[in-house]
Formats: sequence, C-alpha cells, structure tokens
Amino acid sequence: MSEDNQTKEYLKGIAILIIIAIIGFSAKGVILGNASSRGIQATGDVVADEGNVQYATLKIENYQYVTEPKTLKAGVPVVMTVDLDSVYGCARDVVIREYGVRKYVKEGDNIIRFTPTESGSLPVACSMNMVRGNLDVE
Ligand SMILES: [Cu+2]
Repeated sequence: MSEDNQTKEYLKGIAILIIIAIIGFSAKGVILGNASSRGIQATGDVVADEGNVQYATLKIENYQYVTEPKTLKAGVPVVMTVDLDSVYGCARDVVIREYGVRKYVKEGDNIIRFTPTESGSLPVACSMNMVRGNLDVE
C-alpha cells in the first residue's frame, strides 16, 4: 500500500513536471511566434519598399545642395538621407517647394521623402533661401 502511494506520488511529480514543460514550451512558442511574425512583417515592408523607391543622399558641395547619385528618377518615391556632416546650420531646414517639402533635419531624423514627378531641374533651398541647389530629375 505504501509502495503504491509512493508510485502515485512519483507519477504525480512526473505529471507536474510534464505540465510545466508543456506550459514552458507553449509560452516560448508564443513569444518566438510573435517575434518571428514581426520579423516577417518588417522584412515584407522592406521588400515592398525596395522595388518601389530610390535612395539618395542630399549633401552640400561648394555651398550648393547636390544629391548622390546625381540624378533622381521621375515618378519613383525617393528616400533621401541628408548628410549632416556637410549640411549644417540653417541649411538643415530643407525646402523643396515643388513638392511641399519643408523639413528641419537633425541627428536621428534626417530622411526626407517625396516623389519627383517631373523631369528637369528641381530647386532645393534652405528656408532662408541662402543655400540652394538644383537637383537633376530624369
Ligand atoms: Cu539658410
């Protein structure tokens, strides 16, 4: 009888361990599941963006705004990172009037997005119209 009880206690102990293991696993599964679905979503966004945008850097050379690459494609959204090493002072208040852009760029917030729709020369200026440049759009 007492041996029986011992076996029962032993089995109960194992059952509890198994339940704890199952709970642990499913909790882990939920956490990992969320993490990986977030990862997939994020990757999806990036992939969706990549087919559809052009990347450029806006900088100042010889007191003028220029982009790298030099020519932007018309009709493709541009993700334009502003080079804060060459763009400083009031030149960080970037205005592209044709596309309603005015953005004060700073560390951690130096990306300007717009879609140039027309080819030709696209004026960029600081908000005081002191620093200027003409971007090439084709
Ligand atoms: Cu200025």
